[in-house]
Amino acid sequence: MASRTICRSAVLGSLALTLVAGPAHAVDGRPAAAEPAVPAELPAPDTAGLGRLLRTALTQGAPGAMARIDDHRTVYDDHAVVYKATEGVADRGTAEAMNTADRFRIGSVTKTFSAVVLLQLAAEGRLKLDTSVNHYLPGLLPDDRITVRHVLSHRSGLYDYTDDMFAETVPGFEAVRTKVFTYRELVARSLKHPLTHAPGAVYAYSNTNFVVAGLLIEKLAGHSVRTEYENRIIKPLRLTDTFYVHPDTKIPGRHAHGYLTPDDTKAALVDATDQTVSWAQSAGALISSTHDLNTFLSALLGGRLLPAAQLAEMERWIPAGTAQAYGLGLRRRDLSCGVSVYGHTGAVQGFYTYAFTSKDGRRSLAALVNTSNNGAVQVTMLGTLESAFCGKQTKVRSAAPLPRPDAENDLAR
Ligand code: HEL
Repeated sequence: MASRTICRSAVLGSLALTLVAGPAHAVDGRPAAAEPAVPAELPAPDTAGLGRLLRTALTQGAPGAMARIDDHRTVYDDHAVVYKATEGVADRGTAEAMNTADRFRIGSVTKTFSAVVLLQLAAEGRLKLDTSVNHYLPGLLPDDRITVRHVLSHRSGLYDYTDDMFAETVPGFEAVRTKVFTYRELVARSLKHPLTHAPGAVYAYSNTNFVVAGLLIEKLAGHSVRTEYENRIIKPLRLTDTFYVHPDTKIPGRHAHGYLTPDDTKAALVDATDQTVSWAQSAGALISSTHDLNTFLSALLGGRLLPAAQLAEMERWIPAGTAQAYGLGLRRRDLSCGVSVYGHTGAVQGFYTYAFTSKDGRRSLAALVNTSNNGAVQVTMLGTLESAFCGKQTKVRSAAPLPRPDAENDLAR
């Protein structure tokens, strides 16, 4: 049965807004994306608005949608105020309702995990961000000027091999659903194309960068990415819903099914739940839950995963589209109320995820729809950030407008 719930486990009052200027650092001598003034306190989330957005996503074709907000009122508060909202079904076959305990594929939110592992290695003195990738992996890339920092900030110029792979959405997916790739095979697919720009020149999102990140992790740590995610993030934070099962095709335990929207929108949705995700690996193959994503990002921005110096490196922003910037495996989105939020988005066949937290990590939102390749749903779900971090608004500021429904480029990359 489809269900609809908005749960609020404690009362949170409206808090006054105080504006504090955020720092802007240059990146490689280039202008950084200035961080807007940030409210020191956030207004109460608009839970009614959040519910409306999830229902809208269903009318636009999503079988199910959910969101969870964890709000720690103080940095040291272990007991968050939790809001949970669900709509529709996790499984169209059984009509099982979506549940915020369901696990799902998080796609590129995996990139933030990979960046954390590499930045921990940097903190341990085993990696330098401004050193050539080829120094660590001799002969891997065609240009010695490509550094680790370029890779983690999508400025390498390495062509995104998934552009070819998924040019036709359903045939592209079915061709790789059960395939197992090595990292080097994926890099080789990218290198069939010339660099898209000179190393360091501009931001251009490419999954190839985080495949290179996986190779760097395995080379420098001497273990698989799975071992490094587990030892450095999953076990210390007790993320019991977070798994890297590659090349297994199943999501362990209770989970949402993911439904891929074909390019012909009149065609039936494709159940894409089971797949190796080998085409992504360290760029997008993790499984998690709304609880674990909120715990992870809260810990990251709260300074519990990285020393201050490495977190600062992660937050050296470059412009990356309307009202957003990219650091090292970390996105910043500037909301209409002047609040900026930090995290990542993820699109893997059948699942679209938003996972973001506030500057201090005290309030986090994880939202999922169990369909992908549906631009209207994606735009709708972007609104969950506004509901979670801006609260009820009478007037939307023009400084950071929401993208138009047709502005998928701003959303997508
Ligand atoms: S795309 C993104 C998102 N990232 C990138 C990565 C991820 N996911 C992919 O590269 C998968 C692309 C194909 C997915 C498929 C669909 O929507 O399921 N679409 C097609 O095949 C279209 N022809 C930048 C959106 C991110 O937010 O970082 O995750």
